[in-house]
Amino acid sequence: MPAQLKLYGHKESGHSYKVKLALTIGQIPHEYEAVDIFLPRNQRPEPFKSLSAFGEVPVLVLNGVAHAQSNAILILLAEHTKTLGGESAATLAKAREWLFWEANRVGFSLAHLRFARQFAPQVVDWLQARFDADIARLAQEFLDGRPFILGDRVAIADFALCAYAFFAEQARVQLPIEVQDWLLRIRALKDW
Ligand SMILES: N[C@@H](CCC(=O)N[C@@H](CS)C(=O)NCC(=O)O)C(=O)O
Repeated sequence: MPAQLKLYGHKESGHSYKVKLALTIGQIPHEYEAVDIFLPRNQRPEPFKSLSAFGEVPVLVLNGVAHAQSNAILILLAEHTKTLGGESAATLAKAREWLFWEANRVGFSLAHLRFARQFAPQVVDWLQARFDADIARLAQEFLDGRPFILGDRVAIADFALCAYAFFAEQARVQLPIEVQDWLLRIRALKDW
């Protein structure tokens, strides 16, 4: 029996975007429900409130079991489908490394810089400096000419790393050309 999948997300959430992108580009059939994250947590509707272990989007319900944390969900999807980096233990290990790097670096610096500038203006110099270092590190990956993070094929590591880069304008940052080109390749994927 095919897996039953439902994603709870929000369009302003890059963390949700990672998972939606993996499901869509990976051609993984799923339902989607938007959750109003601008509502106080205790006013969000059920069943999201009960399903969400941390009160955040995304939440993915797989065969009745709720999963949280975008990168953990990406690993679950890759393992479950054996695609998008889940093809072998070696690709999964590489993807996992990138997901952890993303969570601590780009997913921290760029996501928070964008949040501060878009929704809560305040002192952001520290985040800007951290972002500059992170985006330079990411751009360096593409200097050998490979199209995606793990090689020739798109994988969960690309989805995790690209999500907030699509909001770069809102964070008021400039992306290096290598990163811009990589985003264009992602945009060119069928069903992007
Ligand atoms: N570490 C979490 C972060 C998720 C997160 O920060 N979600 C935000 C939207 S991007 C959210 O739900 N914010 C509303 C809230 O925290 O109440 C993940 O990777 O999924």
